[in-house]
Amino acid sequence: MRLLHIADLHAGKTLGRVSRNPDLVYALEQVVAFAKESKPDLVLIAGDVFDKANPDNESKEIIFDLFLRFREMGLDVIVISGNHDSYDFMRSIKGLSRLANVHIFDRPDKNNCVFGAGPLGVACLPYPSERVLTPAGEEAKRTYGELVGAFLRYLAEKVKGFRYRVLLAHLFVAGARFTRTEKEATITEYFAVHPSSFSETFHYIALGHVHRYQEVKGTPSRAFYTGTPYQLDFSEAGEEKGFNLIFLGESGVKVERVPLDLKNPLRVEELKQGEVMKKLEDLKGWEGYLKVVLHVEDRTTLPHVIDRLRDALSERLIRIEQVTDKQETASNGVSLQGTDPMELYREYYRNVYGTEVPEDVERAFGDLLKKAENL
Ligand SMILES: [Mn+2]
Repeated sequence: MRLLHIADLHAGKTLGRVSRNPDLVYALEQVVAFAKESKPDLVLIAGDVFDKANPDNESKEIIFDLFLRFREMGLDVIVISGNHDSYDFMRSIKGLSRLANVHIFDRPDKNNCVFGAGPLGVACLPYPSERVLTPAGEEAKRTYGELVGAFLRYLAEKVKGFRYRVLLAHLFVAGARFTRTEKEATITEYFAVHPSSFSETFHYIALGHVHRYQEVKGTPSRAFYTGTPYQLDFSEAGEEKGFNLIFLGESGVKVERVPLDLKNPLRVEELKQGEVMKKLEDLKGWEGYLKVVLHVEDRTTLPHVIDRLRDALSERLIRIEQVTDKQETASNGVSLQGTDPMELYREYYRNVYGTEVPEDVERAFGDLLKKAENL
């Protein structure tokens, strides 16, 4: 069987005043063209279909058109809600979407969490927000990670009878490398699910939530975030985007990454005020969006320099961030001085992996630290 896995479409995303829907449409056209060629059996959309809880009409049209394009190809589509999607909005479009063979799982629900297609069982976990996990009685003592872990075990049990078993989930796995556009509050230690919480029963784990394409380390079966299909914000500047085609067969699981071309790549350019004129021609040739980090050297000519940048780059220039170098050194000094780097590392490790630093890693970090201090 062949599956397509895409995620984090964020229809309706804006950057400054600029809509990113043209970027999304450009990406989706490539996905649809690829589906026509590769003829998958099923499409998985791993949440954050929309950027906002109440999507604007244009964004809805883009997503419904996508559903119809897949319908024309005779494809079934499974969609789960992400943390950006409203459970209730997703439920409101569920019935009509089913007519297009789009199966929406709007919220975590133990009575409705499996999509079966012949030999394939897809277990679905829409974004498990704290409020829907509703711990009661004994359960109240359990942490978020434990509650999600229990849900994942339940899902594994539910698909045991299928020959091929896939998990479709929108959540943060501890250790994943994120980009900062995910919505910071939900990418913390507290909301991290440990990679060992996933059952080995699954042949493939299709994830959404983290915006960087990556294979997740430490899970018993192969797990991927395919990330956003275009660079969502400047923290994703320079990143390559793509999605997955998955082969499930007697000989095992094969995953093929399909790269996506970008309509408007994002670029962050760090410039000293004095370099702006010299760099202007190069920046004018950039076919995407720009953020300029401007190191201010002379306040009197600054307005003129900014005008020149705005005139030359017009709508391609999304943001100018002014920094004065004095400020910069001050903030660096404050945050790091008087703090033991080893302590900082331990804290970082706890935040990212949810456990203490293993001895051998701590030793290796200590060695590196010594080397760095002797440089
Ligand atoms: Mn997202």
